[in-house]
Amino acid sequence: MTISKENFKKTFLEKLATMYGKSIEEASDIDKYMALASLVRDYINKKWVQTNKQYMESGEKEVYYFSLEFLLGKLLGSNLLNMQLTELCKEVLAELNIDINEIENLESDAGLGNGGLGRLAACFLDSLASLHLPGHGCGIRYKYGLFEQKIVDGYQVELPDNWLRDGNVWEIRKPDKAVEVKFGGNVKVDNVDGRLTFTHENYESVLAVPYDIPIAGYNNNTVNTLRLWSAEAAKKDFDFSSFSRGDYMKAVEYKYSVEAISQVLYPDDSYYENRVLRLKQQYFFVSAGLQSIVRRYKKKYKSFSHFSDKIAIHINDTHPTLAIPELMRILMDEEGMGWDDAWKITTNAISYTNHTIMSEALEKWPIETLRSLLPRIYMIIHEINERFCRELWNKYPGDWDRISRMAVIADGYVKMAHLAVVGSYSVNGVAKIHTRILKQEVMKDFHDFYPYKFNNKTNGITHRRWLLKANPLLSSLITDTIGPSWINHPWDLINLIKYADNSSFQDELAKVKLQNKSSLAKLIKDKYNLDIDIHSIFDVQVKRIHAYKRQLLNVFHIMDLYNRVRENPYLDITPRTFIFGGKAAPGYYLAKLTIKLINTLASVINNDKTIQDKIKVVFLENYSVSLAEMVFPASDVSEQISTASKEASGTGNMKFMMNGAVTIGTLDGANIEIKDEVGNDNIFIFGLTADEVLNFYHYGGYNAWDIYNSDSRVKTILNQLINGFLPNANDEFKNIFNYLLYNNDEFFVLKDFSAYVDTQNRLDHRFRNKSKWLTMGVHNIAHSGKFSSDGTINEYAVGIWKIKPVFISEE
Ligand code: 26W
Repeated sequence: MTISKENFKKTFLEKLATMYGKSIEEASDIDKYMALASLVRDYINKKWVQTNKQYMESGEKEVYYFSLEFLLGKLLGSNLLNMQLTELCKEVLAELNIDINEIENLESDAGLGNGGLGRLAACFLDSLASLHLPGHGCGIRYKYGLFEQKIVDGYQVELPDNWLRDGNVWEIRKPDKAVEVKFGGNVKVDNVDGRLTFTHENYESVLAVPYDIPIAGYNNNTVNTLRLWSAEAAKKDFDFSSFSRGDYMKAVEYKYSVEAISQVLYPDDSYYENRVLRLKQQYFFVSAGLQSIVRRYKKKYKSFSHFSDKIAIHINDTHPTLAIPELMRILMDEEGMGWDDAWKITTNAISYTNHTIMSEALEKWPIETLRSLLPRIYMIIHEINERFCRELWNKYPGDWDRISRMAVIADGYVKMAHLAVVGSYSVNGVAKIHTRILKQEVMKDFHDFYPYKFNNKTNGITHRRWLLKANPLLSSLITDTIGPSWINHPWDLINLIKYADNSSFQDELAKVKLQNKSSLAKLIKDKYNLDIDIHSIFDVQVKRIHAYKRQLLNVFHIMDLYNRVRENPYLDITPRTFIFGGKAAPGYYLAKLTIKLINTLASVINNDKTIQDKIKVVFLENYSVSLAEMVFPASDVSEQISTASKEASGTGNMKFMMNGAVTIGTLDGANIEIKDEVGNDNIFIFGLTADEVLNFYHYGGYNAWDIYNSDSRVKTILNQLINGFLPNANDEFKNIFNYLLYNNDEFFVLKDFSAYVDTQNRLDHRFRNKSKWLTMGVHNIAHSGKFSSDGTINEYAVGIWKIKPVFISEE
């Protein structure tokens, strides 16, 4: 399909006329956005029809990626890019005097995710489609995505994210594909001719209505589907006449209680809370998704014996684990299959990714909650547990300890990670070290029992969004230097290595970085009225605010640096701009206090005239995918300083690297693999190793007070939290002081402080050697191809899902 400029322009103007009855002169910016987006959507939809047709006919296996989160961000830019329309569109809009960036910015981010796990799902969809792979997403169409963060007086305030207010051009509601999801009630068991039958009675019915979003591959004809489910009151139940007269309010209440299911994304990241509504969300989308998959399967095939040859179901963390008992239920209760056949199909279809070893993130539902909300599902889980424990008994007769440690149901809870491992054929971690810790520590018992299920798939990011789209200047420079092959083969970025020490290439790279820094500086000036020096080191930590990610360690380094400069105004340091961004879970006091601390420190430092602008601190409000796209290209230093063993992988680290920033980090998650790629000379590694951290946890031997008492810098900084040095916080920072010292610094912030400061000082000196620094940047870009999600998805496709590309022809 080639689209001419004339044709594109004509269609755009027609859209304005047909959609809004307006000429270009009359149209508002939002009209222009809608017209443009719907035009692009029309091109995509044609390919969508063709893709679905070929998938139906081809008989190739398809994968469904089940995730409670898809953090897509804006879609116009990435759709233009993948449809190869960016340049054409720019030219046409320029002729019409329209700034495409302004138009793109009018779109709301689809912020249907918290952080890494949700963004990973979005990158995977992009890679699946771009690699011609038949792979679709299944999730929830939250009416409100992750809250909007406002900073008021230094504190985080949460506002609802009403992302659908102006409608969503990319989705198509499909009421004819709606399915029913049942909650509550009881199960009637009958014996029919010697077979037990199970009938769900007295349940509450919820209508699951799908909204489909097309996922276009890059420069190919593939358009896969992201199906997001919305909860609605089932017509027959929400019939006012069925409520007794005067029960109008009850009817309305009922409607809202049903709609609550898809109302809002839970804002907790790596912290499990026992909330029935969350469990409802999980079952709701899993049941709806599986019902629609089975319905479609039955249109194509007569028998279920080939189900797992044709369909793979992937669960993104344990959140969709109810897919296991739900598929069992459908196969047994609706399709009449026996347990053994259903179990075989289920455990050959479902695979599971673990994203965290943090024990507070592990989901476990109280038996009673699960039983009363999902009585039939609970029966099935109970049976899975019985059979599993019997197997364990056969292998470990008498080893009650082990059996109760491994049971799916124990201590009054259903343990979702255990269910996920037992009911799937593949369990993967998201970076080498994370998988190792899973096998050797967190899931050791399970690894002993099912060694063949465990495997690693190191995370990745789509280089199309995170380099090609986010950093057009760098992309052009790369293409001018090594040609365009890296766009389809990201590992070709390695060809840049030849230019690592090439001074004219370095000059160009420096120019690109400076331009990107100046764009970010402008944003900061416009939004916060703060001047920052674009020649200073842009030292950036953007990610969720969490104790294990150690924003506090970063803050303490800044405080120490500031203390040194105040003590000696002539101290020779490279000017630095410390940039933070990230949201704290609304109920996570310490994380919210950390935001207040950063903002308080920023106001002290930024207003101190005595330090000659050597240090600036900025907290970027409302960190999101769109803001991230501005930040990575403008960064010099990537802060990846989690307590070793805690960050399963990290993916921000990869986005920084791909944009030429240098990492300062611990040997944690994918940092280790980044180090293995770029070599020790092109990364700054410091701090405890994972084994050291785990040893302290197992055997003790660390006392935070010892460091407080022996390192005068640490004592000064911690005292500054409580002695009035930081104003306007009502003594609140004493909670951080207490947290670190009286909780024995569970994430080793104080323990790693000295090594971190030394490494920051080394970095400061290295930055002064411009050419050496640029060499490091080139090494990082050149080796980042290894972290394209295309590679990762290829490994999932071959190693887990066993799916093959389906090449879609032009309609
Ligand atoms: C039940 C509450 C809850 C909510 C979210 C528990 C756990 C989560 C996620 C697993 C948190 C998350 O996003 N984990 C991140 O996943 C990324 C993608 O694999 C990794 O790169 C990050 O290291 C990991 O923290």
